[in-house]
Amino acid sequence: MSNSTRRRVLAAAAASVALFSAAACSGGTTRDNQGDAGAAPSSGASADPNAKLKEGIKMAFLPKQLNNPYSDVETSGGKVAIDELKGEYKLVGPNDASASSQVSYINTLIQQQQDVIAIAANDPNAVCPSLKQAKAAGINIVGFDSDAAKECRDVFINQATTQGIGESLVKMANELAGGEGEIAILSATPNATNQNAWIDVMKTELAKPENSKLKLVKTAYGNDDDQKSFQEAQGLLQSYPNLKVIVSPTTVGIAAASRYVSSSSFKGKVQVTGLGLPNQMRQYVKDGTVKKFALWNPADIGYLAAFAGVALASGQITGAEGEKFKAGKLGDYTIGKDGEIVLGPPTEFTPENIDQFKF
Ligand code: RAM
Repeated sequence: MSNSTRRRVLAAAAASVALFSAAACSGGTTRDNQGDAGAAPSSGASADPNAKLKEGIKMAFLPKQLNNPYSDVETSGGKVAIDELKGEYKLVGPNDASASSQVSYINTLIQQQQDVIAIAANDPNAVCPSLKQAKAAGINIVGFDSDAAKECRDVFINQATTQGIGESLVKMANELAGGEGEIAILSATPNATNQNAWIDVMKTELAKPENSKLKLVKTAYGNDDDQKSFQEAQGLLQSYPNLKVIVSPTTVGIAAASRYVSSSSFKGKVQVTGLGLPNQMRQYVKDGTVKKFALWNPADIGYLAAFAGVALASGQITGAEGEKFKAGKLGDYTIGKDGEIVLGPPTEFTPENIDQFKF
């Protein structure tokens, strides 16, 4: 888009942000049509695979929440990549992962005329009107970690395939339960796109004959809050005395559940597994509470998101299936269906390999 078109679109978007804020302040109802200012300029354009990556791209990272060690590692990778690409890195975000906590941050980023916003959405739809406004203002949107609704972003950086993550969670639970017994899930927030997608796959896997002796008794939500996750873990064990495994597909939940179990009489009787940061989980692996869990390197997600963002902002890719781009030290990536870019397979951590991982 030409500079003058971009300025015009930005001005229109800024005006609609102002309107939106005024409606919000006066207690007005949410206006669905705020972002529907026509098709996003970034879609429909054609990619130029030979376009040079631009320097000076302003890219802002908006994780689910700031006070989560996982997000810190993720965005640190984004900073490394933006430095390599000679862009301007920015990090903003809420302190809780509730559905609408990111909306005001998106509106501010529009006013600041960022070139790219990378977002780990706390809710696929709550952020959508604002993201559409951002797109209408010529800002490229990279979803990472937890997707926004597809029409509100250009690409989504998935840590591994949703199917692969769900399968590996059930496989670990089955192994740790010895093939039968009660299991429970301790998730993040009830509206998190990523956890909900993984849990859907888990339920399909649990319905298969090889898992028929496992019984999912409850899905609890710790809201990616350490204290709430700790209490929910405690509650699960009180309510289900025969529970064999807590599967927590969130780094916050698995660390809190492990902390509870490790200091309780359930240690050694109840297994904890799921998705965890090796640095947070090491002590529980060493003290025997946790036998295996999985993850990817969150820093690589931020790094890949930054390269995808700068490639979008440079016109090298548009988010269409089949487009290719280079992501520095991570190598070559091809955009899949629905703008999805998959980082790679998850790694399983055990007492044998945990010390090789320092994140
Ligand atoms: C938590 C967050 C994040 C998720 C990881 C596994 O830190 O919920 O979105 O990807 O866990």
